[in-house]
Amino acid sequence: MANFPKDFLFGTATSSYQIEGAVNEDGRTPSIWDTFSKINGMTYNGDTGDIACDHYHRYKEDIGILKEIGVKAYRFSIAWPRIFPDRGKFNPKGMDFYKKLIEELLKNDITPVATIYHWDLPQWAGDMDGWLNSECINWYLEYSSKLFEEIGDIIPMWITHNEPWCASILSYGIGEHAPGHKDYREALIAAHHILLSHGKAVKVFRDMNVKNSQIGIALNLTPAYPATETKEDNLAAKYADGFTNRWFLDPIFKGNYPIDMIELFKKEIGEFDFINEKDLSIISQPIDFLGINFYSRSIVKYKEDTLLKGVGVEGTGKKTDMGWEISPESLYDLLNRLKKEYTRIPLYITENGAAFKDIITEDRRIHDQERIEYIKEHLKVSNKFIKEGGNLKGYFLWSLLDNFEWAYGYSKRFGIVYVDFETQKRILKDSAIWYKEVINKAAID
Ligand code: IFM
Repeated sequence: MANFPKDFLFGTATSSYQIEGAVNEDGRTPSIWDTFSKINGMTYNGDTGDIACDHYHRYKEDIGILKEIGVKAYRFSIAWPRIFPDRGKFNPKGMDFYKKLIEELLKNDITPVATIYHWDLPQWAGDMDGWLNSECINWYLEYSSKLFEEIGDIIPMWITHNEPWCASILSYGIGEHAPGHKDYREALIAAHHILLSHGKAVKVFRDMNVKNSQIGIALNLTPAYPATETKEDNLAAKYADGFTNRWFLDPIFKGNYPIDMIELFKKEIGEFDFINEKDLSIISQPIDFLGINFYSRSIVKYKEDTLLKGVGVEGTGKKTDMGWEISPESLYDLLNRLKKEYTRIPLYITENGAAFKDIITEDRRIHDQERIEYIKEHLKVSNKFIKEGGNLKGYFLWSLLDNFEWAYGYSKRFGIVYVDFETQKRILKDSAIWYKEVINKAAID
């Protein structure tokens, strides 16, 4: 039996565009994801978040489910285009939805944890070049300050951004996410502006003296391992690490971008003239906690004629339905590395979970044993890290509900609660029932 500290925060996580639906209600205007998902070929089956889990109307039922599972905290994100449907125009009706959601959570003794930006940039901002435009930082600050003013002190944990790597590199460089651009100069400009907006929002949060609340960021971190022990493969792994992890960790915790990556990227994108001298000291504002979104690892082998001098190779471990190798020991490595190289502030696993092909059996249940194993193994290494003195304070399972998995539409199910998208009926999977036990005992067998 592995016991967790009594105050360990067991939670679940979701995001606005992936679950809310109600895209035209109460003054909300489109986000870049509404636009992108409607372009032919951008999402599996042409799926969109128009209805998703209809959580906007069913939030009370969903909080009832959270209560039944017994989670202590619920991480959700706020849809920017509900709060500012147009430039400079605050929408109190959009704000009301989150006030009601928070009130319901608090009534049920569930700690609300809010992410300010989980990728649903208002289309009006997208029309003015989105994160490529440095003005976007000011729009984001206007939005964040309004949130702090309206609900700052009733949210004990604020997360400025979810996975800046995805919002910049995957969106402006690789083109898989909205707005679907394929330009690495753009990707790095977007990444810089997002990081800068993070630092500035932290500063605003401190200046506004928001009470009883903390602020941090959630990074998607993927440890990179060399395919063999050759010097070349080690170099490729170092660059893969720089690309996904160090490019975000270093500015936040060390106040600089990694030199080796600057040199490498320069050949592709030219000068880094979009970085100003003072920017790094703003980005590296002290934060209260670091959120880690962890799913898998990467294995890389050297390849000369590529941007990162390497390509991914498949690991030998079992894979989830996303094709991601299951590698809990890499989470353990990652936690220790963060402790050793970056920070001693509290860490939270703000996302961890797995998609599997869930099938409803005749007894109207979903026996998702593979998901249970996945979560259990990741909780085990988290527990080991804590026992060895690591400052890990909580774990948010991704996700509460099956939902809109971005470019994969509804084809991938990450929920511990099954959603029948035809009827919107929710069914607790075995993993939800198992998680309830874990939370109740604050332990895993
Ligand atoms: O669904 C996403 C989430 O929005 C961000 N982190 C990864 C999850 C699974 O791909």
